[in-house]
Amino acid sequence: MSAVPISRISLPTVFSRFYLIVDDSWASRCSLAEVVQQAGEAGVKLVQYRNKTGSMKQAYEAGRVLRNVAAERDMTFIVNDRCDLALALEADGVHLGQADLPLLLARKVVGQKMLIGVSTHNPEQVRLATEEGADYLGFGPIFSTRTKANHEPVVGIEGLAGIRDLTPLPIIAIGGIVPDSVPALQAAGANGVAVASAILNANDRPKALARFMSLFQ
Ligand code: TZP
Ligand code: MG
Repeated sequence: MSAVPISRISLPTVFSRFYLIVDDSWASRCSLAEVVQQAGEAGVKLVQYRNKTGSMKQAYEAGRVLRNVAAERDMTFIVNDRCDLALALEADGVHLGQADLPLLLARKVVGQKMLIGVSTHNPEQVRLATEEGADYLGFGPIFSTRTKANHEPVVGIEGLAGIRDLTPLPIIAIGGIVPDSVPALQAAGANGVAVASAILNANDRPKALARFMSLFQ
């Protein structure tokens, strides 16, 4: 198994997509391996593994299963928060929040080849992450979401439109996104959308995946 090499030239394409976030603490009713497998079957090419509660060993062992499923389906595999876990899992990228290792230090840890995404919530964070060399930005929460307790203030679609011209980087909108929100988010400048609950809690997950994917053809 090896990390999927990604040319920086193709980055906007890679991130103009549906981006699935999986976290066991959000999905007690289903197996994440099954979710990632279904996502791969639906054509999803970007998946983020998030584990904020397990020990490093638990996070590695659970992550290795998901990493293998993603590699089999040619999905770009990104690890949330932890550079060491991303390296151990031979991930394609690491996603940093504002409370994680600062971008320039994370770059030292993971090297030049690994993708680095940064969660941003306001114009200043967008400018800084762009200057410091992020590969893509998460921006949100666009809408209120019950998935993340104590989330940052909602930015709305207007907030997204307001930062679009501050960065040439791909922007992934996040927070409370359902399929019906996607056209307006794309019109406001989002390249992709990151989604958790609309997939993890879907009664018919393949149908929910197909609906999102139909918006990214
Ligand atoms: N940060 C803001 S919202 C969110 C994160 C990690 C999770 C998105 O989940 P959902 O269920 O798609 O709102
Ligand atoms: Mg984080």
